[in-house]
This record gives sequence, structure tokens and C-alpha cells, in this order.
Amino acid sequence: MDKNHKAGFVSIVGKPNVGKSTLLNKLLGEKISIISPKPQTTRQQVKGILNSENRQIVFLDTPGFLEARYELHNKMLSYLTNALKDSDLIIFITDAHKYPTDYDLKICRMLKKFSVPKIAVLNKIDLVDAKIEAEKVVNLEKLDFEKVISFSALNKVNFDDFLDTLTNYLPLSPPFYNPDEISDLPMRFFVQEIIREQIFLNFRDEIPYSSTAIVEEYHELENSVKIYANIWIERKSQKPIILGKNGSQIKLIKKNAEKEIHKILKKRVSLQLWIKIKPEWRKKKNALKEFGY
Ligand SMILES: Nc1nc2c(ncn2[C@@H]2O[C@H](COP(=O)(O)OP(=O)(O)OP(=O)(O)O)[C@@H](O)[C@H]2O)c(=O)[nH]1
Ligand SMILES: [Mg+2]
Repeated sequence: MDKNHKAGFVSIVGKPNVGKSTLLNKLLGEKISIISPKPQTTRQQVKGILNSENRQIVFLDTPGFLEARYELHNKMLSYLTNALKDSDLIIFITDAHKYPTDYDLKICRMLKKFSVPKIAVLNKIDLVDAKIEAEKVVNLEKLDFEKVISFSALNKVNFDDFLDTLTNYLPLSPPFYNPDEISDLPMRFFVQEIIREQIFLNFRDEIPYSSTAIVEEYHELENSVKIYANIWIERKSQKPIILGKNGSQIKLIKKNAEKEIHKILKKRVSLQLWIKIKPEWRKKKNALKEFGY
């Protein structure tokens, strides 16, 4: 192994909906983490590994920082703090259109506990004019960051310089993971996330937040994959909404999720979905454990 090889953990933190998962996917050039226009899309720590000859950057996408209202939120916050504990570098990301909110400032205060270097990213600059962008950059520069960088993760950004900047802060180390891997999470996890993403994209109000998906059976053959999954909801009244008229909504979730899974596996995908009810699962420790949170 090259003695100049660098490797380390970089966590991406910020309030919900600022573009953490979008940034992770753009940096990796692959869709690892699900994205939706709604806050609280990411619920767990999602690892994405960027490999090149001289470096391995292990990115940790985290759930957006929030005030815990349910046991599920406590779990989400624990994924966030665990990621921070493991980090060699922290990327704090914020929305140029909204910064500074109370939550942004709360996170910045919380980050002070972690003595590793921190970089601030002002994201979504496509939504503000240059003057506002400059003002907000100056504001962030007054805080405890080694560097402040602004861009729009949605647009074409040349991330090479950004990655070099991150690498500067990483220790000399051999890789932690097999350099052929982009994540250490199993395909079942990605399938569950893809189903959840479809629920976030296609339903409003409480439905996305009351839902989770669990793969019950996963059979991968040479050219095809057969998956059985349950969508868990909290109330009986939510079932007809997810089903839709003549099953139109659940068929849409199935069709879109199959397409997304196909993109990853390049195999024929058959996904069977069932709806199940567990009242108030977000508040119950046992249910959360059963659902992998
Ligand atoms: N206009 C604009 N939208 C963006 C940009 N980056 C991300 N978004 C959008 O912001 C929304 C939230 O993006 P996510 O990546 O899911 O945000 P997140 O921070 O991971 O959100 P949580 O997982 O809920 O904490 C999505 O609709 C993205 O398409 C950007 O640079 N400009
Ligand atoms: Mg996210």
C-alpha cells in the first residue's frame, strides 16, 4: 500500500432538507441515499465510500438535526451523534435560501463539542442572488469553520477541488473498506429505502412519516430478483390512501421502485408489496428495533 494513502470518515450534517443526501450522491456519482423535497427523508446513517488510488473517503450521510418528538426521532439523533463521534472531518451544510435558522445555529453550537476540523457548505445558491450568497458566506466565516464553500449541489459542480480540500484534513491511513465497495450496506437496505423514497415522493401530510418498509424475502437469481416487502403504517385509515383507487397508488410505488432497483442490479425485478398496520410504531422501542432503527 502507498505510504501516502489517506483514509478517513467525513460526516455530512445539517438540518432536514438542506441537501445532505443530494451532496453525498453527487460526490459519489451514484445514488446511495434517498432524496425527497420533504424534510426528515433520511432516517439512518448512510455510508458512501469514495475510492481512488491515494485516498478513501468514507462519507456518512445523517438524518437532519431536529427536536425529538418521537422515539424514532431519538433514534435518528443517535445516528447523527454516532456519525459525529467517528468523524475525522465534519461537513456542516446549510440552505442559502434559509440560513441562518434557529436549527442551523443550534447545530453549530452542538458541533463545538467535536474537536475535529469542520467545513461549512452553503448549498442551494441557485435560489439566491450573488449579494445574498456573499453575505451568508461572510456570516458563516465568523463561526468555527476551517473553510466556507458555496455551491449548488443540484447543478454541475466540479467537485475535484472540494474533494482535495477534504482530503487535506484526513490522516495517512490504509483504506478501511474494500476499495471496490461503494457502501457496506446490504441490498435489502437499499430496497427498503427506495420504497420509502417513493412514499415520500407520492404522498402528503403524515403518510411518509408514519410509513416504513421492511423486506421480508429477497431472492436473487442470475437474471432476476424477487422481493417481498411490507409497508408498515400507523392507522387503518391510511391503508386506502396508500392503495389508491383500484390500487393505483401502490401499483405506482411498485413500478417506480422496481425501476430504481433495476438501475442498481441490472436484473429483472419483481417486487410484491403488502400493507401492514402497527399503531404508533414511531413511539415504540420494540417496534423500532424490529424495523431496524
Ligand atoms: N434548488 C436546489 N435544491 C436542492 C439543492 N440541493 C438539494 N436540493 C433539493 O432539496 C431537497 C432536499 O434534498 P435532500 O438531499 O433530500 O436533503 P437532506 O438534507 O438529505 O434532507 P433530510 O434527509 O430530510 O435531512 C430535494 O428536493 C433536493 O432536490 C440545490 O443545490 N439547489
Ligand atoms: Mg437526507
